[in-house]
Amino acid sequence: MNTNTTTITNVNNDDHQQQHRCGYAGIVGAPNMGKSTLLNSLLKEDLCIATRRPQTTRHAILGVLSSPTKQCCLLDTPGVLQGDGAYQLQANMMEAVKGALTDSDVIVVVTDLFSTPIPDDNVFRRLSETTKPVLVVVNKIDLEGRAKRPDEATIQRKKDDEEEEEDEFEKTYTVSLTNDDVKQLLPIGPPLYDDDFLSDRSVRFFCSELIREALLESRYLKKELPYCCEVQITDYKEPRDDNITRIEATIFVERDGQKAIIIGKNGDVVKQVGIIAREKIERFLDGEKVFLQLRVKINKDWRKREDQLAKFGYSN
Ligand SMILES: Nc1nc2c(ncn2[C@@H]2O[C@H](COP(=O)(O)OP(=O)(O)OP(=O)(O)O)[C@@H](O)[C@H]2O)c(=O)[nH]1
Ligand SMILES: [Mg+2]
Repeated sequence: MNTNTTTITNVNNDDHQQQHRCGYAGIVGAPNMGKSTLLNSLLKEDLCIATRRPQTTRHAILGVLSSPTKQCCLLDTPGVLQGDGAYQLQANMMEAVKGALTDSDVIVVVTDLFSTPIPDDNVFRRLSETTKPVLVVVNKIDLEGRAKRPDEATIQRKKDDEEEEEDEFEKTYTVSLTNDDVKQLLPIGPPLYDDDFLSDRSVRFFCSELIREALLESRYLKKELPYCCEVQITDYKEPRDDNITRIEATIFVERDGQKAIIIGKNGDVVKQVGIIAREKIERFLDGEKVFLQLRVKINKDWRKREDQLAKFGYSN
């Protein structure tokens, strides 16, 4: 994956400049609508983590889709919350959404088939005033025909069921932003990035996200627990003679009790999370062998503290 370098490309060919379109498309919506899944599907890369839990995405994340005639710079964003949320972290996540909306030339609002209400919040109220093109994507259409969406209690019971299978869509619909109508919404202009450029986020960032994804998906960590976790890569060594990438990471939690649960009896839980995270990272690194070492540390109330949020990259 080429996620490291940002290059501004100068294109001198006038014809090419006139026809080429390039711009930012912000993907916004309520939590769990499938925004990250949509971005991955458009890019044909598993770049952003996506889980069945709401509030999986915490940052605005760039994914660049290039073709000879256009460059669409997709911005995945955190799900918009109704109200302020319980933590400063959530307020900072909403700032990331607002930033992405400001930067975007086109806005893609993702909702689902169940008419989940678009949150009545100032992020969405802004959309009614925007002069930018707004596309509404109705997602999860493979679930059409189900008598009704299971109620929340049933969903929660299913989530708590340790034997639950991974999500598998009943049908997958091909999505494309190469359609001419959509392309015309992007401004005319030269590409901003090399055509093999994927994201401005580092490989380290995506590795930390994959560890967080493993935490969110862990059958041992219920309800709130994965949400109190933040992951930082503390050491990343490229493969040498032994062809192994060595990664050390710290999982930060807020309190003692949470640390004990994440570690588990005899370290069983963190070991299990580590195995799954390592497999995910190996896939992300196109099959490279990875040695992953995880530590768990307490960072008291980090979700409420501006200094810690800034340290973790959630600037306000
Ligand atoms: N059945 C079905 N499930 C989908 C579809 N798209 C996404 N999902 C599932 O919906 C859940 C949420 O997907 P995400 O892509 O993480 O949703 P999101 O909008 O990015 O969520 P947040 O980051 O929490 O705001 C995951 O379990 C996905 O597998 C779809 O087209 N059909
Ligand atoms: Mg997401």
